[in-house]
Amino acid sequence: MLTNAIAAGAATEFAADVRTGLAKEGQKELPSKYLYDAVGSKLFEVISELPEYGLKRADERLLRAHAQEIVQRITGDVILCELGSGNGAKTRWVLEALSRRRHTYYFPIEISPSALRTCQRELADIDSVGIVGLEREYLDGLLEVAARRRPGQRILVLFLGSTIGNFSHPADANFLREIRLILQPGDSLLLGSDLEKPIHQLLDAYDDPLGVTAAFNLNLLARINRELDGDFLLNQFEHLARFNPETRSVEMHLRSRKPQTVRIGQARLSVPFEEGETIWTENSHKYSRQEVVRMAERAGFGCMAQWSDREWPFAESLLMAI
Ligand code: AVI
Repeated sequence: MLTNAIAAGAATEFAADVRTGLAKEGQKELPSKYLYDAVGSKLFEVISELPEYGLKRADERLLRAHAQEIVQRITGDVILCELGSGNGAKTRWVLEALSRRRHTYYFPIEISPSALRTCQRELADIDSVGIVGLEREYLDGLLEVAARRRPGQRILVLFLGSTIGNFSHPADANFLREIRLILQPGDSLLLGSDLEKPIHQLLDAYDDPLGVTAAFNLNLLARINRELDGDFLLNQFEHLARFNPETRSVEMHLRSRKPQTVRIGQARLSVPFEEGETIWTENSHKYSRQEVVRMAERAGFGCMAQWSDREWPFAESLLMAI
């Protein structure tokens, strides 16, 4: 009963967000969080394996190479928590390094129950670890972890994979500030952020020749058809990735191939499109190393260390709440 009520609430929120985004004057848009239903999450896993998309491999290389050093910089009794843990694969090295020191609690915070289950299963073999999955929005989950800490315990928050780059400016900085407000001085945040690189490399990564990213993007329209009774004709829209030099972000759009009107029953909406008009579906900001440090400092953190990958420019920044 409760599960049905939660599902109905989520559908209503989805319908309201679609209505707001598509009825907008000027640039139509849809929030990127809706890219990740069951199909979209699987497609994103495939994107992460593509040779053109080096982000996840760079994140993993850095964590594997520096986990011990990261952990050594944080002394005492540490609770580990992760915002958007996914299947937990990237967390293993840090968790192993912490648990070699003493028994460690790990709180993965995830809105996807299936990802949480996988994460708990995948990391269950590590000795001296207690895993408590929290099916919550990021900040709600972090508040809960903070409420559970015992005196003297420090929190290490992982926010990996450059999810921060999917928040537009200044939402990325505001989000760091909100994290900081929940933490105490001496707590820390390990932040993964994708760095600037040549534009042709970025466009290959976000418009891969196999068309997986195109399918990932178009699945958002398919999801609206499935869940909100929409009538998008998928072959009448095309995936578009472009680099915006002003915001230094890769933007994903869906471009209408012809003039058309789309109806979305559950959003009580009829949307006209001109030929070539786009729906903006995602922003992926590319940082400089100094930009991450400055943003963190403005949010109330000090940068203790930063590691970057040579093969695919990407940075892991260890930030301490001050
Ligand atoms: C999850 N996020 C960091 C990915 C990115 O690169 O911005 C999402 C993605 N979109 C297209 N490809 C990957």
